[in-house]
Amino acid sequence: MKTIRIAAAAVALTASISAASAEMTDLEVVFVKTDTNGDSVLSKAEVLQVSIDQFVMSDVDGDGLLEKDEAGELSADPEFSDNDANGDGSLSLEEVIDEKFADFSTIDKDGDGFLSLNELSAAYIQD
Ligand SMILES: [Ca+2]
Ligand SMILES: [Ca+2]
Ligand SMILES: [Ca+2]
Ligand SMILES: [Ca+2]
Repeated sequence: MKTIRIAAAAVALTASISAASAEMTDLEVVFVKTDTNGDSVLSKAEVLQVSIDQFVMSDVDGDGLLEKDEAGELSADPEFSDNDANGDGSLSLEEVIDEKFADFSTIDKDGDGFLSLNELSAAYIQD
């Protein structure tokens, strides 16, 4: 009997976890993924780490530059040309990070050096 009850509890727990994640918006999913230390705010280091990971994943040919066909969501004009600070037609890691940090300062409305989910939501709703 005891085993059955534990199994039932486990099923209930799993169900409530998947219900919770189903209610999460895309933004919340990104937020939780980026918040690697789980303190519910994003530090520059966390944003930097995710940016580097994304860059490395996107750089399919591994030449350290994102060409337009590798840049994914960044490839949309005029964002790509905007991020391509030296105008060579590809994005270096430095160019991508400069852009991320510029975004970071814009989104960090209270200027405490961390991004809260509210600050991030506000920035996305403005878009
Ligand atoms: Ca954090
Ligand atoms: Ca490349
Ligand atoms: Ca460039
Ligand atoms: Ca903040």
